[in-house]
Amino acid sequence: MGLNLTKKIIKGHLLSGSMVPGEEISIRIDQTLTQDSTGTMAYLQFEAMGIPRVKTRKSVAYIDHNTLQTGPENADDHKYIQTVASRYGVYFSRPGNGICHQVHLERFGVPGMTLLGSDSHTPTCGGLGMLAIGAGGLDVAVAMGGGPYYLTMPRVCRVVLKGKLKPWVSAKDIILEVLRRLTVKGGVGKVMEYAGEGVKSLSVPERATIANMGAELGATMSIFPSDEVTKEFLKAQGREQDWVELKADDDADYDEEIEIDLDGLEPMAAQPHSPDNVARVKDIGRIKVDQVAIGSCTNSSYMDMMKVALILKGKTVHPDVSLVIAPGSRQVLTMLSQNGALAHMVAAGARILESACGPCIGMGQAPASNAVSLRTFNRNFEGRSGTPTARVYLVSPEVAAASAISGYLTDPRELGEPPAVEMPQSFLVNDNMIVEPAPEGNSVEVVRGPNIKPFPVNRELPEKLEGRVLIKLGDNITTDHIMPSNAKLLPFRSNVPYLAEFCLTPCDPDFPRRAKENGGGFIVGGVNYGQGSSREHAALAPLQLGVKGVIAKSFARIHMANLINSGIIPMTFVDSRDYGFIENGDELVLENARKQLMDGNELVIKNRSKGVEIRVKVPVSKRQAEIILAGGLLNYTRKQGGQKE
Ligand code: MIC
Ligand code: SF4
Repeated sequence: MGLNLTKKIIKGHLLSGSMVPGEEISIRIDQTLTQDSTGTMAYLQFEAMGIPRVKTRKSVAYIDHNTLQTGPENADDHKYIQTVASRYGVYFSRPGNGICHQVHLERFGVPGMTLLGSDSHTPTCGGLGMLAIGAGGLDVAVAMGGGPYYLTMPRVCRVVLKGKLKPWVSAKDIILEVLRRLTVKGGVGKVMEYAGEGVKSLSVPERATIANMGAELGATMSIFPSDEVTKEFLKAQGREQDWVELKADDDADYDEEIEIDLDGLEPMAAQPHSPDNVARVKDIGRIKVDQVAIGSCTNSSYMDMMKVALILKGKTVHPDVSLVIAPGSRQVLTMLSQNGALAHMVAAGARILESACGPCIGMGQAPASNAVSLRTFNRNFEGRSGTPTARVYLVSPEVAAASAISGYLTDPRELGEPPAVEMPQSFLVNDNMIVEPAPEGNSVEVVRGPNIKPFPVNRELPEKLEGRVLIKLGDNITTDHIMPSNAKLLPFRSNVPYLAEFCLTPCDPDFPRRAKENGGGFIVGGVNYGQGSSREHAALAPLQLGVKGVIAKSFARIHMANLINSGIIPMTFVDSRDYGFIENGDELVLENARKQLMDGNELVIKNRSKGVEIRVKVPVSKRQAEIILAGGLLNYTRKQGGQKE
């Protein structure tokens, strides 16, 4: 039996374990990326490891999230990242150069290589045939130091694309259809490997849109073959030498398969407040729209922007709609400005934003109260836009542009012939905003602003773990609930003590106070707890507040890894009905915690308040159990290196 593409690349990078789904494996990482809102923490952790220079083939630090700069905090962090990058051998993509995933696809991604990024949408480069995975900052720091990346061997799901998209239907509609079918937890523990004749008709940026939103499925990553289309893309980026052909063997074996008939797809939208709440635009109906936002790492490529510009050409944005556009990279923005497309956007009344994440992470452009906002982004979690009452719909650039003109949710097929946009033969390449690291790092002084505060580090797991249930939550709690990010909070990503004051406040404004008054305790969650971003702040802020363990029905992959790395014990109910036997304020105790954990079987938690016992599992490998025992990955690594805690 032949190998699928995922297994081929994993096999070439495998350091330990065997490729059996569910088993822990470790792989060698060729490239890393960080962005600024997770990057400060990643580099602080890298520094704490005492390694003189990164050991990867290429590591890049991007500034794209915190670009609002309403106070000195962001600029201070940019300076820190620029200097620390230079010192330790990391390339630095300056603010304004673009969104990390878009720029990495254009300038650095290489088919067949591995990429680990401190951002959940790192799998975007899977569109190039790269094995690209999102992780917490500490895991990325370890990879920068040359350490292996540990993951659970995923199941590989073959997604067979048949046929060809109809006019006005695009890559976003494909991934929205996958989300509709599989839901936000349907990809957990899986790689989505795309195949079939439909792949050939998709450009690399279109493939990247699909791979990008695999994160919303909860998938470990998504990957496309590297073929002639990939070669043309890399050639147009002046990087033909990076191309290699990669595909699954004809007789490759897959764990699962789904099939999508591209001809049958229609323009779609994910309705509030979840990326899997998907319906056809024509079935949702003519809802009135207040804001349209086009951009983000999902849909801000040159081709996307050209389609938008041509739809807007000669038209005027509806008087009740605010249209904002953020081209994904400086390459895209420059090309649009040189060919006149930017002028069409501006003339139509679009408000042009810098090439950065911007409104996607609530950095400006919060919609009005109760507004309907159409966005070409990837997440529409409640409150993420910065306006708790806003209703956000995720759509393709075509639907967004058509709706900006009409003022209501519009099926773009109403516009007649679609604009004809050609993939450029060559992109405008100018890397002058990517700063190379200093050849001799020792001479670079790392500049630390006053906003950088020490991050919490856990202690060894005690014999007895006890505390109250501080909060009981429902299903699909996102990291945006656990550690909200918006224009007011994002500047404090280097200041965990400050951020902790906002931990879980969207669910209960009293949570931080209660946690502190009780000297910490437990969080209880439902299914897919911690879905969404890779921010390890969603583990560090609870740690700061003394949270010892989280008991949930199931966990999202990256968040669970972040909890383990912080020494917070993740537990799942053996019988999910036991969820019903725990209430807010209940006193829980886990006796012989260290022994129970290392025995690897079921653990028994006593609910003193109810007088019942609850059976839980800690779904971790032996290595991860040892990390929890040591009080987190930093302590564990120091111990391994024989250093004192
Ligand atoms: C996001 O889209 O939620 C972010 C902001 O890019 C996060 C990273 C972060 O919280 O800094 C992600 O997706 O990992
Ligand atoms: Fe930035 Fe949004 Fe992409 Fe996250 S999802 S990297 S905030 S553009």
